[in-house]
Amino acid sequence: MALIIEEIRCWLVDIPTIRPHKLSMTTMGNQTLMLVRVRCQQGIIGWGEGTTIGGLSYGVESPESMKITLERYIAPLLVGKPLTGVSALHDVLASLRGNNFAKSAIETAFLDAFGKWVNQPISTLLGGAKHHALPALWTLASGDTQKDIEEGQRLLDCGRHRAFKLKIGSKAADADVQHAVQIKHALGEKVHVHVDVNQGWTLAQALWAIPRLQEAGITLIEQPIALTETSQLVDLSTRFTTTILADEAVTDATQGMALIRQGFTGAFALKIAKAGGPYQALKLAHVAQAAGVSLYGGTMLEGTIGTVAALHAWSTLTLEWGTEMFGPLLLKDDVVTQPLVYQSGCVTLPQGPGLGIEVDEDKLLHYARPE
Ligand code: MUC
Ligand code: MG
Repeated sequence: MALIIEEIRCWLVDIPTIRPHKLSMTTMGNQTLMLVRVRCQQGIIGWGEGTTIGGLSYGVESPESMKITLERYIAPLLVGKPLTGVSALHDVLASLRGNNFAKSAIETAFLDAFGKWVNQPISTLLGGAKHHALPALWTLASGDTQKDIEEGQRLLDCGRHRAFKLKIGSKAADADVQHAVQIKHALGEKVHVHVDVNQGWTLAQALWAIPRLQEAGITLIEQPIALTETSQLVDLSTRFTTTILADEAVTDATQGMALIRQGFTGAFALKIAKAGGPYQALKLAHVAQAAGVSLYGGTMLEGTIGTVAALHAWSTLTLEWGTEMFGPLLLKDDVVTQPLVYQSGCVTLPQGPGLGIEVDEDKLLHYARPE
């Protein structure tokens, strides 16, 4: 039994965000989804998404580079080749170095097609869903403390979210701490609040700020220092009771293993884009579980296609720190016929074969950049 891809097509789809989203390295007013469609000999279509943040501000691949990687290098390797499953797909892709974001898009499209072919959801192909509703926090990142408090309060009141992440790291460390402490106090003791510094601090700033955040009840500190400073990150993970979450510093199973060997005791943020796809992200998750490192389901601020691909993978795990799979809510529109359901602090995993969603190709073409 083997699926044969006949055609691979990609589009760059630009969708505005509902408000400016301010991170330490960029402010987003738009998200570009690199969407890929695989058409198979068996008459099946599969969809995938490759997404990053702020062009080349976050990662080493841009939406444009993902598209060219797929069209120029990945498609010629895959088209016409019988593929028995996702590990066979990766055997073919292994001859291409790096480019995990592009690989994540094609892995997703292949899994969607394969799932439709065997009439099973992607989660079943990946080990089986243990959960059909996953906790999903919201990120407060307007850049203004008062606005963030109002936004958080509104989302708590309507019950959509019960936990929040704050984007800090672009201001002085004492301003960042003040911002986080004020929001935490305003939202209340019972509400989980964590901060993502996106590599914005030096070690000295981190050593000053983390105890103050810990004192205020911030339970998770995400990527406080540069991704290259792994020994310092390991050191921070062992110093505090608040947990250090590695994001940019841990992409795939190999990097996870290296951090664990160095003595890292924090948590890992899983992202399908960083690892090269949902199946590859699960390899990192399993390494972490074997070593007792706790897990968090991360986003690259994907639209619905990428978000659902990740949810299928995360549904097979127990994630100690929940997820941040809110990407579609940050976008003014999307290219699917049915939006995801977010309620009571959770997002629901779509049912049905493959991803379990339907793409609206007219909408896709409406937002797509002209060729
Ligand atoms: C990141 O660094 O984690 C995830 C949520 C968010 O607001 O930004 C992303 C990127
Ligand atoms: Mg992060």
